[in-house]
Amino acid sequence: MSRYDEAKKIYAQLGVDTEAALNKLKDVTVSVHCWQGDDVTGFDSKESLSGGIQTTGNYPGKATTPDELMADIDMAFSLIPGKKKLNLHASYAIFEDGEFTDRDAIEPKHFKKWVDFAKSHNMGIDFNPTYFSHPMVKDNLTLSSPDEQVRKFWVNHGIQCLKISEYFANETGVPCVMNIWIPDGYKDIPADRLAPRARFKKSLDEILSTPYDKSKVYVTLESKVFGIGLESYTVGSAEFCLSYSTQKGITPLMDNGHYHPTELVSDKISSLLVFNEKIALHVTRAVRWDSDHVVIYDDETREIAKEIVFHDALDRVFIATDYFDASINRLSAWVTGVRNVKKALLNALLMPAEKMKELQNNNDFTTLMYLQEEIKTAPFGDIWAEYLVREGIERDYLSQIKDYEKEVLVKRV
Ligand code: RNT
Ligand code: ZN
Repeated sequence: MSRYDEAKKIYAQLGVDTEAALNKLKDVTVSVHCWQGDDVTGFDSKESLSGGIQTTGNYPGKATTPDELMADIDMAFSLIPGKKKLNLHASYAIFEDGEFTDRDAIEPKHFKKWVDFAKSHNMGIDFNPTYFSHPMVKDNLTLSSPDEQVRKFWVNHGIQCLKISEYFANETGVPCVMNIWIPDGYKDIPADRLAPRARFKKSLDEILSTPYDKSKVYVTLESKVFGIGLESYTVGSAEFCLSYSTQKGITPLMDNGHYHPTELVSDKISSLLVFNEKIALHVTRAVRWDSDHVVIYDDETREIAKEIVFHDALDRVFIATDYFDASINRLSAWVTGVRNVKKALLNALLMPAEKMKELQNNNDFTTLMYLQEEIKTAPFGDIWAEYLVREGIERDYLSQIKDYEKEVLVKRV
């Protein structure tokens, strides 16, 4: 008997159908962030990374051109099992021969190469306006700026991004998630916490008053508690973003690095599911702060996956990754992190959810604990291995990445 067949039996004894789990996982799409490939640099500006986020490390071989980034994505995606979407930032616009268009005026044509790339992979594209690393970010402010010129510039950026998002949906045939996150905030105690938030609301209203097809573009709003240099106040706080999303009927996005260190996004998902048809996630790993470490197969990642799966919400949650590590091989970072998201989902699918809920309702926490702990040592690795086989993906990704590093990455200067 194969290891999978053995494992299948053990799971059956726990009340779990491994075939059903594998079938469900087949349909799950994870939106993979392009910015792991170049330390969030992009192609449209020479500014260094700003917005209170930071990449650390100097591993050789970073992609510096669209062709290099696409080649790296190609390679990384060939090692990631299951359905994927490409998550782009506006700063990844591609300009032909010396042309330059600023962010307030970028157009779909600047993303044509990305559309061709996505089509060749049969995948959709998600999009993010880029409100950082740009000279028009003045005093760490964009959409909440008191300077009308600055505020308008960024409103126009949002409007252009809506058009580009719709273009992605039309071209790929897959709806586009357009995520708005602004870094705006203050290092020290502000005198006025209200006015910047009122201006942010006004700016969002202006962006969203542009007509767009809501069946093709899902606008999401990402909140944050602090950033580097923005420690005392962020305009787009959790309360702001949740309230705005609910009032406007757009989709809230939670990044699990954007809360106080003892808060858990896994505990927040269910509340949002009660009030929203769709929600969105940035899956990351915050080590002591919003450090954007590579996602590992840890308790919180598993618990987040469990919340999605147990509430039968795989088609209601837009799952995206968001991390950037420049201290290790960037492709390995991509593959490790996204595989771990899929692993966590499979792990959740391999739990007897209904039985566990019933135990809770019957107040049988003794059995529930027993079962939860037993499942932890079930032969998960054998089911994961079977999943990889069925997806036609090798388990070992390191040797291929090391070869690619030798043949491609280290030759880049
Ligand atoms: C920053 C947010 C945001 C960015 C990307 C690059 O704190 O998490 O999602 O990471 O947009
Ligand atoms: Zn994020």
